[in-house]
Amino acid sequence: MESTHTPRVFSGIQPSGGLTLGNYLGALKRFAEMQDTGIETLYCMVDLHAITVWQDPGALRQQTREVCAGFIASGVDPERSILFNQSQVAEHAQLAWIFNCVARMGWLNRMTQFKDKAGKNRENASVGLFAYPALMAADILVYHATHVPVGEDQKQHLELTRDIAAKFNNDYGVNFFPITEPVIEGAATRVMSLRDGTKKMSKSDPSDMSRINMTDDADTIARKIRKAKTDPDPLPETLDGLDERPEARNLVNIYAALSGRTPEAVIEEVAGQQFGTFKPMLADLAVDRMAPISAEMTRLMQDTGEIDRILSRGAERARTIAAPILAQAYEIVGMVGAKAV
Ligand code: AQP
Repeated sequence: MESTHTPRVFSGIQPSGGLTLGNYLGALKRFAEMQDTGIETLYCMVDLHAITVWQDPGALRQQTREVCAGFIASGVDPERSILFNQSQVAEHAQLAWIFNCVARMGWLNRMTQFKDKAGKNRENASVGLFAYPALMAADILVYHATHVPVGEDQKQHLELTRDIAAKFNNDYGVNFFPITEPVIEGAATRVMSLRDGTKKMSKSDPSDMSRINMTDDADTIARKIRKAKTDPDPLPETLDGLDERPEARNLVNIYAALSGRTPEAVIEEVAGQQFGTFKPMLADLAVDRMAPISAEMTRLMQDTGEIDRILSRGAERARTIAAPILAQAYEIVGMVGAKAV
C-alpha cells in the first residue's frame, strides 16, 4: 500500500555508550544531510531503548547528553530539526503498548538483533529487549514518519515497523499509519570492527581498538587505524578483488564515506597500494574529518544545562505532533475518553 502521508523523517540513536564512527557514517552524517531536503526532520536519543540492557543511571544521563552533543557536532541543527530524548515524550511508550498488542510473537521471535544481544542466555534477557521493535515502530509511527535513515543493521526492524502499520490499518479498517520507507544509503551503511571485518563496529564491543569513538582525539584515531587488522596483499584493481577480504573492504568503504566518494572511485585511486601507504592516508582523512567533531562535542559538554534546555524544547515540539496522532490511535482502537483532534 502506497503511503499518502506528508513526508517526514524520523530516526534515533541509543545512548547506550559513546558514539562510534559507525554511528557517524551510518546515521549522524546522513541525518544532517537530510535537513537540506526540505522535509521535516525529527531526531531522538532513544533512552527507553537503552535500558533494555542494564544502564547505570548516572552514566545513562551523561551518555544521553553526550549523544545530543554528537548530533549537534555532526551538523544536526536543533532549530531546523526537532532534537529530543524519547522518555520526555510519553506518547512513544503509550503507542508502543498498542503495538505490543498488534505485533505477533512469531514476528518478534525472528528478530536477529534480539538473538544476537540475548545470546545463549535468552531466559535471562529483559522482556523489553524482546519487545524493543514494537517500541521502535511506535517511535516512528507516532509522528507518521515516512522516511527513516538508518544503517543496514536496522533493516529488519524497519520491515517489522511496516508490518505493524499494515496490520493495524488492516485490523481497524483504516489508512492511518504510513508504510515507512527505510533510507539505507551511502558507502558506509555497515561499518565493520577494526579488529574483525565480519563484525559490526559497535559501541558495546569490549575492545576499544575495534572502533573509533567520536570522542577519540587525533592521536588515538591515527593509532587505531594504523593497528587495524588487514591482510598482507596490496589493494586490488577492482572492488571484486575485495570480496574475500572484509577488513580491506571495510577500510576502503570508510575512506569512501569520509571523502564523500564511491568505493569504486577510491579503489581506482589506490589500486596496487600496500596498507603501509593506504593506512596513513586513511588516518589523515579520518583525523581531518573526525577531530573537529570530537573537539566540538567536548566544547558542548561543558554546558550540560544548555543541552538539557535543547532537549526539553525539542520534546515540547515533538509532543505537539505526537499527542494528536496518539489520541486518534486511541480513538480508533476504542478507548473511551480519547480526544482525537
Ligand atoms: N557499524 C555501523 N555501521 C553503520 N551504521 C551503524 N549504526 C550503528 N552501528 C553502525 C547505525 O547507527 C544508528 C543508531 O544505532 P544504535 O546505536 O541506536 O543501535 P545499534 O545499531 O545497536 O548500535 P551499536 O553501536 O551496535 O549499539 P549497541 O552496541 O548498544 O547495540 C542506527 O541507524 C544504526 O543502524
